[in-house]
Amino acid sequence: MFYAPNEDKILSAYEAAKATYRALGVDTDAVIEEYRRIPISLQNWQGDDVTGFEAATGSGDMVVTGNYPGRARTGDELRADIDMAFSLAPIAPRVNIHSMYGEPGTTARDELTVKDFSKWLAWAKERGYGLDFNVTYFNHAMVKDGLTLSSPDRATRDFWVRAGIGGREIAAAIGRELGTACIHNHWIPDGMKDIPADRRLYRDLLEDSLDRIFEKKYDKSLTRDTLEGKLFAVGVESFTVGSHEFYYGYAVKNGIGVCMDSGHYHPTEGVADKLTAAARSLDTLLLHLSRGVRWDSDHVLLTGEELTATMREVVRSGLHQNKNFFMSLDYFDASIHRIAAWAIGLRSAGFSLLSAMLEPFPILREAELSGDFTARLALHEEFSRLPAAAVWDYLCLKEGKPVGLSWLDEVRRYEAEVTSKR
Ligand code: RNT
Ligand code: ZN
Repeated sequence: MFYAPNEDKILSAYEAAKATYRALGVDTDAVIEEYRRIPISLQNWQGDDVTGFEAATGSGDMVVTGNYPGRARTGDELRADIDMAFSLAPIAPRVNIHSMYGEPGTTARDELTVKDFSKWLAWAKERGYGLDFNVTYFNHAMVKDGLTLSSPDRATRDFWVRAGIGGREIAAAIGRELGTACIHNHWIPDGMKDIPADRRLYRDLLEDSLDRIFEKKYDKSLTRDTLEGKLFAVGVESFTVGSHEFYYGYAVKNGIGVCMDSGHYHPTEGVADKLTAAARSLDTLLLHLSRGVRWDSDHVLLTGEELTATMREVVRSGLHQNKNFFMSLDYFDASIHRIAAWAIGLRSAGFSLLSAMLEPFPILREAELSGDFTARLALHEEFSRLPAAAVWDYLCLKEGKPVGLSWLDEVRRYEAEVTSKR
């Protein structure tokens, strides 16, 4: 059993933290109330190593490594595991699903309808979870030479265009059914390992395919579309058709959203700097929270410099209160217990967001505006040491979620009783 502080200790630590923050002009109770209304969508694909419920037939660029036992094999197992993950972190829940998780599984992705997701819908409705959606444009025999929507082969393009159009219809139906807009993200793997001869051709084709997919307009209360760019991927080192510039321009021109994935940029770039540059011109901005490590874009999210900077930027710029801004986790790791991977990411995202909301930002801004950059840097550093962890523990306690490492005991128990028997 891992140590967790008892209730009295949590409460007295919280009182002390509250006084510290109050002295800096921050009302911790008000921050907690606001925090509880900000959802973070959980990626269902972490639960089964991005496998899906079809007989997987093809390739994309999804490199999932590890063979920890006990992955979810069915929708019921996956949903039970997601419920378990949400029981481990104080987060307003949403669930992000891919179209390869329809039930019963079918490789006819261009023929899916909302009926294929009725189990997900019934479950989400019962639990009060919002649902987000993604057409799966990878792991499929119709990925031709690494291309989908930008393939020079007309039949390949048409197949994926039909999948895109159908996916939008599904997303709108989900939004209607659950009464909360379904954020529909489009990520395509299209690109090349080596230097292309005709870059322009693929981008022309992609633009044409997107025009066909986005012809129909949906009410924003039902669904919103986002396009996710990428710099490169394993096996796609030289050319990505849907680059950041491509989607950003397309989205601005056509009133569509963009998804920024924190693992999709050059290692020296961070999304923190990009958010306020992009958000002003975009209809919708989705943030995929991930952790890039060298050439992998999808390691389990951890509290660290990058996530801290990102959440600070989200809060300082008011994006967390902006109705056009959304967040989802996006990573996968099959080398550790999958529910632990979810819990680590949910808790790091939640903690980092809460810490950012607790930051005495006006003091920092005042130092900056008065030209005192010495104080600005000193405060930046000192504010990192404020007792946000005591507020987080109190929030966990208040929400009936495990405090401290005790969540890992719960995972171990679930592993012994459930996942190890799969
Ligand atoms: C891939 C993208 C994409 C996927 C998911 C599964 O590089 O980040 O968002 O991770 O759609
Ligand atoms: Zn992503």
